[in-house]
Amino acid sequence: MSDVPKAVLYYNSASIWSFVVLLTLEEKGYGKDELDLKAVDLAKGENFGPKFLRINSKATVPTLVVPLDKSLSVEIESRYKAITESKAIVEFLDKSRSPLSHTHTTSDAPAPILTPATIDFTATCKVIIEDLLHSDDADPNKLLYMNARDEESLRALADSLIPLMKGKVDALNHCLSDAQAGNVRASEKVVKFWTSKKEAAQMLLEVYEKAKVPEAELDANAKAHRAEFFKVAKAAWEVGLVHVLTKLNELIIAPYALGEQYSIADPHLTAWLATLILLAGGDANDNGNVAIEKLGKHIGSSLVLSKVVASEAPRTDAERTSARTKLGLYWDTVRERPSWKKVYGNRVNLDLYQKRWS
Ligand SMILES: N[C@@H](CCC(=O)N[C@@H](CS)C(=O)NCC(=O)O)C(=O)O
Repeated sequence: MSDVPKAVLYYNSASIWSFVVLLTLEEKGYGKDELDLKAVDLAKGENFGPKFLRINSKATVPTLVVPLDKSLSVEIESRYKAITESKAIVEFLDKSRSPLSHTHTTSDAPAPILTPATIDFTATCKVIIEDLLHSDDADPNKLLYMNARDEESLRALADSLIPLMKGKVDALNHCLSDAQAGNVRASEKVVKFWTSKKEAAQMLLEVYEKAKVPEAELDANAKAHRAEFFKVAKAAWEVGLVHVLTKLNELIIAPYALGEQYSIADPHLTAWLATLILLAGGDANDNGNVAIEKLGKHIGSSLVLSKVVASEAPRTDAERTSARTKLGLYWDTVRERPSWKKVYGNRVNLDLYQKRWS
């Protein structure tokens, strides 16, 4: 049995969308013996290497590689398919372990169905996952790279991100020079992809590397790049993100995204909200009110979220009087789940942000 090909999850321990999958594995009760986890070092640009690109041409994690049915025998040459979007991976994991299915596993944990059963909830899930959390406006990596709207915060951001951005640029330069020297075979499309990724990373790196230079001392080019950075950062944090947070706070039902039942929308929302709270200077121990307040303060006056009474059937005076945003209530609820404790609680393992998440 141990020779049967296993699924492989390529992930990174500082990647928000990888956390969505790790949370789902816990929620679905997958056993450790059911798939192998392989870390991809994004700071060294491992995701851009030809080997990884053959698996996922978008060069992103998470990526789940699953053996096709016919290859589930060692006599047949193994064939695989790669699932390259966290949304599709969550749906696949949800379908592949059900209360009735017997997968090759030592886990006897329950396998609740996370896909909603009604048309209404299916539509709501789609809006939450696709139209909101995976929209450009909500892009947590953009919000990370652009998490500075003044010179002081730009200096702090540069300190934490220069190693990552430098690693990416170096790796991409390496790929490009290998291709040019004929050491690796790369199609025109791949060379184009590497070049565009390098240009984007290089642009950010230049802004970060000059973060300590006072504006008056920058040359005209660098001054324009810094001004453009602040303009994009302001729009991302004060307009795009505000739109997403406002919509989410209206749309989710609480305590979970769809009310009482944990669904496929929740691992996406949990990991996304955790990243945002972290980027705003909050931490895992902040309760819902504090965490959302910190997020609001970080964004500025443009975020106004409506509040609801904590409980429909209040038992205590505190419950009667304390109003929370639905997102705050959500934050308090998901941090109590075993999946949260397993994925975030024990390993407190967002490498990039580790210092702030203590
Ligand atoms: N839409 C994709 C997004 C995946 C994504 O952007 N992953 C990031 C890490 S969270 C990544 O791999 N970035 C590549 C890089 O940083 O070079 C998904 O939901 O899986």
